[in-house]
Amino acid sequence: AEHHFPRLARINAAWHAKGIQVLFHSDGKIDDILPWLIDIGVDCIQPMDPYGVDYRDYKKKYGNRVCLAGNIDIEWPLAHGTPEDVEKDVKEHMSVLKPGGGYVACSSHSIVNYIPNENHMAMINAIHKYGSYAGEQWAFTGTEAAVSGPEPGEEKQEAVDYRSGISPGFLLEIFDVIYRGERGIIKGLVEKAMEQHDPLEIINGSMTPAIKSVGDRFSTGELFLPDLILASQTMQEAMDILAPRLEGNKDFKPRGKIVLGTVKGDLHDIGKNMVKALLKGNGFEVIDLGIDNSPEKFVSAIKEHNPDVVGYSGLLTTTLGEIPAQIEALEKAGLREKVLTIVGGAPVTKDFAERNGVDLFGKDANEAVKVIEKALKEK
Ligand code: B12
Repeated sequence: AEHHFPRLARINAAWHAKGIQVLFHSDGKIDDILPWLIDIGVDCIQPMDPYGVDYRDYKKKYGNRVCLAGNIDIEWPLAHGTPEDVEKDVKEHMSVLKPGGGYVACSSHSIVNYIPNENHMAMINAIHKYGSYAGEQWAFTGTEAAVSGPEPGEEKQEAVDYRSGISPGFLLEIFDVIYRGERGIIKGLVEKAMEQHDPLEIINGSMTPAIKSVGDRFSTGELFLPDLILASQTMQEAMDILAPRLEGNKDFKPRGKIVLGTVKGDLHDIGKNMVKALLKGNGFEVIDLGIDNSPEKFVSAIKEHNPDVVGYSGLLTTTLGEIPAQIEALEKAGLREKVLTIVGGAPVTKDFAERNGVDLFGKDANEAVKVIEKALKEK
């Protein structure tokens, strides 16, 4: 395995880079190598040889990490049982392997020529009969079944999706819909989710992990720019519904005024919009300059609105090179001592802020609010 697996990992990565998933075929008992196969990127295990594999055990242990295929035994019931036996066996497989998805129902081999036709048909019909998700709420991965039946003495694990760590339900659906960039259906889902969750829980517990997950897969070459764009547009649609809820009641005096925008060359505004929504939700007035703001634009907005704080958002390491120019422009305009400055964005660190003469740093929208609140109190 130590010689073969690194090579197989490279082959798998090359397919993934093309957006193609990998199915690994092996007969026999593969219990010992299965975790390795999953780790090196195998997406589907087939045919789950009934003479080596306990499908209940596989679903439980690995159903949330890999797709499972096959296991309907070509000997019994397919070759030597009755159509009723076949139906019963398919039903049993489905009851264990279907919940949460991740099962491709098929025989444990091919349809060999000694399988009676009526048994083959019985298998196909039973798959349609018991394999449908129509009318049922479904989750993206097989975790429900994977953890539903602890062995005696075993602790019951909580069902969570392996990519996001989110339990099945609205939050997981929202994660999936943003991940897949399915614009249009997100609105209804978020509205439903708000009946059970508060807006911040939806954003932090489901939406942000989804867009980050898309970003990670973009970095590894598994997803492409159109995927990123669709996911971010879906995220934005969800934010359009949630942001007003964060903003809350507007009938009170703002606790401070913030001019906020992304720096020159930076079009990433999802995080900036979250900062804006949370600041507004916490009683601050926000002047949103939008995206791609030169130092001159910031300076003229500061002159016009006289804010307490100016916030720079930057997501690209290249555009962060803009920050010193922004601070210099404030100094030149005689505004440096009049406003507090804060910077944020995925690649930004406290150290970066300090090195570039920025007063404050916030690693996320929550922290932005806290840091600004504290600084204004101390001012
Ligand atoms: C969505 C996205 C896009 C969307 C943006 C849509 C939009 N309207 O925003 C689109 C598809 C347009 C895009 C384009 C590009 N992108 Co892009 N994108 C992303 C992605 C996946 C998610 C960003 C995001 O929204 N995150 C979720 C939000 C909630 O998080 P956040 O922005 O970090 O904000 C939080 C904190 O940082 C903080 N914060 C943010 N702003 C501020 C401001 C203040 C004052 C404070 C206190 C805090 C704060 O609070 C926020 C909330 O908690 C990231 C990957 C990633 N993991 O970040 C790549 C990423 C940022 N993109 C990247 C790249 C390379 C690009 C492109 C150059 C791709 C290309 N080849 O064309 C272009 C550049 C466009 C441009 N000129 O800006 C790289 C940047 C690499 C680097 N080191 O510079 C990343 C990291 C992806 C990657 N791993 O390669 N992208």
